Amino acid sequence: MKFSSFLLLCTAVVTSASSAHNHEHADQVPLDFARFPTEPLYRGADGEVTADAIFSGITTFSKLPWVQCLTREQDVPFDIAFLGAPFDTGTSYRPGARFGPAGIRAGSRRLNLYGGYNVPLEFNPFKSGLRIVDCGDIPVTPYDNKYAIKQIEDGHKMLLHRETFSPLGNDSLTGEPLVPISADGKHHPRIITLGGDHTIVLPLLRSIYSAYGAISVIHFDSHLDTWKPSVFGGAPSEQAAINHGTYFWHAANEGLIKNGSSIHGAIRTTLSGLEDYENDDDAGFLRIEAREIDTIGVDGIIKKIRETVGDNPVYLSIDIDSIDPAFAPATGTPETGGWTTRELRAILRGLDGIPIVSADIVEVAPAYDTNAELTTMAAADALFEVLTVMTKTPLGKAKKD
Ligand SMILES: [Mn+2]
Repeated sequence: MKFSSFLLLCTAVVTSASSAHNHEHADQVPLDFARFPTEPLYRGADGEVTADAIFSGITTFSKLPWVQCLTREQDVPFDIAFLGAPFDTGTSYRPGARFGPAGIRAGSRRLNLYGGYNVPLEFNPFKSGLRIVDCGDIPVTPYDNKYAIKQIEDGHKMLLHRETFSPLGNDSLTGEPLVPISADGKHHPRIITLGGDHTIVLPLLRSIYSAYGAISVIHFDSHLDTWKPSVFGGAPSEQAAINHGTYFWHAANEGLIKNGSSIHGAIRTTLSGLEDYENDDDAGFLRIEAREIDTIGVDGIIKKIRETVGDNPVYLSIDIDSIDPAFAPATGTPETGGWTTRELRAILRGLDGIPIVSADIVEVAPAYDTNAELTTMAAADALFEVLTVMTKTPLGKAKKD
């Protein structure tokens, strides 16, 4: 390229960027988010239109802007962040969830092909007025679980305690700022973590506790994950005692879970015996069995969940193995007899109105996926429902006169 045409190209890019910025402001589209993959990004030197495509460019969740939130861009505020936690050395069967964040991002590329409007929820999460970004991954060592678990807690906490871009709640009907629902009286951004095996939820709940105190948990999984370390893994060492089948037991013992207002859905694992359920009761959970989809159905399951959590702030954890392996085979410990992707998505939409303060999806191990990327798409689509519910539900309470 000649130098003069290079200059022309630069001018074109700058002009296009500043007009895009103005447009963004009007529409409240986050950062330089490309609303349609076919939207012209800039005109080349000869005036030809150059468009981005869903299969081109750097892959972030749903093609959202990548912000290096943990390093050089710590001053960029946001309201909702996608954050990877590539940890899988707490898994009991198939390893590989360390590639989950990259896989889920790849599975999410098409979420915005038509603009991102969620038809059943009648809402576009990308035009909610909240700034949504992809913060990349927390650096996690694959050599030392104790250290890695601390890294995950620190990384999550660093983002959770950052100031929000818009005071959350301002998108309420009245437009009045709402009162924060956190324990520390501050507005916090929401974080959607891409796992990682399920062990990561222990450090994530430790971080959540620092802002919200003990939290009500909605947990979709084929397994309980509240097992005592002596039952699950035998606990030959302090470190082995913390794994993807015991993290909730530790969280309950640390007082991180709100007893009696937390619930599992899609449970269908075999047990060491019924005492596992007694132990699960002690950890503070109610249970919805996977097979209840055939008796009380999607609506009955949603009702049970809503009655359990009430109007408490909620942490949502989705193990991809809640979905049947026919639809989501790429996971660490698959169990047949699960929900369809359609059923899980409908149940997630049923959480509309519940203040979900943060969420995760875990146990996606792309190496076991089909070439059609069934599992990573299912994970991304489930998160699309979560994102819509989050952006549609202000995170605060109305001021009392
Ligand atoms: Mn699990």
